Amino acid sequence: MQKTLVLVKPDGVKKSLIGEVVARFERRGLKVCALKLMQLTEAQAKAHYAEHAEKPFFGELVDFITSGPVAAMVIGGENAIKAVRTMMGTTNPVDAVPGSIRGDYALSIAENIVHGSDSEESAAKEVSNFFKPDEILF
Ligand code: IDP
Ligand code: MG
Repeated sequence: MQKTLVLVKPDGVKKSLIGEVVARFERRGLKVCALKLMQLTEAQAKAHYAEHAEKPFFGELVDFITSGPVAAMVIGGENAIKAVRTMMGTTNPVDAVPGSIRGDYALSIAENIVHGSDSEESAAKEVSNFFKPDEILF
């Protein structure tokens, strides 16, 4: 079983989309292995988005992800990393197909509702950045 980190970002939490996002993964047959609401510190946000540190939008990204609570979860299942990414839709929601999370609920690249790990390496790193081993119950 593969595990991946998903965040419902502050825009998704404000729009009351936590349940909608979780329900889509559950209906697909993926498992919620861990789940919590949290307010990221600036340091946690910078660590999470370290790969984007040199990008022009990094400051905006850190400000946005710390602008309110996120719902953090570990989603597990066969090919969970790729399955979640496909269900999220493309990074820019304007290109995301209807039926995907971003394609159904977002228009702005800066506020695109969800984060999902993009590889086995980043999933392992991100899951351990957000959850202690004893918080992952499945
Ligand atoms: P991903 O979330 O689809 O994996 P990444 O390229 O890892 O996309 O970028 C991380 C996040 O940074 C995106 O989800 C998006 O919210 C934001 N982002 C990416 N590119 C831009 C941009 O050009 N301007 C503003 N925000 C961006
Ligand atoms: Mg990414």
